This record gives sequence, C-alpha cells and structure tokens, in this order.
Amino acid sequence: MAKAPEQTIYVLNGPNLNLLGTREPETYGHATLADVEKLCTETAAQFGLRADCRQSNHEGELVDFIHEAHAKKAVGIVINAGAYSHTSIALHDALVAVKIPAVEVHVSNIHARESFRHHSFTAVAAFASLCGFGIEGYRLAINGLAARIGAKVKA
Ligand code: CA2
Repeated sequence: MAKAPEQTIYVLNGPNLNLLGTREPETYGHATLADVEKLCTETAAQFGLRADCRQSNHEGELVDFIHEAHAKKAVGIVINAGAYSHTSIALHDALVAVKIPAVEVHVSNIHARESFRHHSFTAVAAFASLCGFGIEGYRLAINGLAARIGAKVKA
C-alpha cells in the first residue's frame, strides 16, 4: 500500500533571530538559528512530521509564509515573530485567517523583560504560547503541537 505523504509544519522565525548565538548570549543563549532549525527538524521527525523552517526580517514576508503554509496544507505552525510579536496585527490576522493550529515561542521570558514585550499579538492568535525556555521552547512547542493534532511518536 502507498505510504501517506509526510505532513508538514512550518517553523517561522522573525526579525533578528538570524543573529541568535552571535550576540546577547545572556538573554538568548549560545545556540544559533541553525541549531534551532536542526532541533525542530529532528523533533518533528519523531512524529513523522516534516519541519519547513523559515526566517525573515520582513513582516510581509512572514505573512506570506503563513499564507504559503495554508496553500501547502501545513498541519501546524510554530512561530517566534521576534519583535513583530508585540506590534503586528498583520501577523495576528494572517494566523487567524488560515486557521492552522499555531504555537508561539519566545527564547527569552518576555514577561520578565521590558513592559513593551509583555503583550503579544501572535500569542492571541495561537492556541499556546511558551517563553523563557531558551531554544528548548521550540522542542516543547512541537511536542505540544503534535499532541494537539494527534500526531503520534513513530516507532
Ligand atoms: O525571546 C524571544 O525569542 C524574542 O522573540 C526575541 C526578539 C525580541 O524582540 C522579543 O521581544 C523576544 C528579538 C530577537 C533578537 O534576537 C537576537 C539574538 C541575538 C542577538 C541579537 C538579537
């Protein structure tokens, strides 16, 4: 019998996250974006899912990725929209429009930082939000997303 095609989740990282591991290690740790993407690919694979990892410094491109996730029938989104989390109604609206289960991740604990980081528009559009776990938050997000969509660990 033909194997079912692999289901895809999108892992979206926003502005400045390409700098992870190169500056401010006291806030963001030493892991790089490449480390994050490897972690996501490996975690998703445990559930038979493919992680399509994208990063952009541009708000509109992140909106386009969310639309693309819908067009390609992605089964979930993990999003760290960086500073756009705190400002972007466009990203909020895109996530709401596509109705794909989404988890928001922040590397740092945004609630223990400046007050302008305390509100997140993307968190409002996501079914769950994680912050303060460092890059481990991405693994936790994919585990939670898998549970939400009923993806089981593959033998
Ligand atoms: O903690 C997070 O993951 C953030 O989304 C990171 C954003 C920040 O604006 C959010 O409030 C919280 C900033 C990403 C900047 O990333 C850098 C990483 C290393 C060095 C410089 C910036």
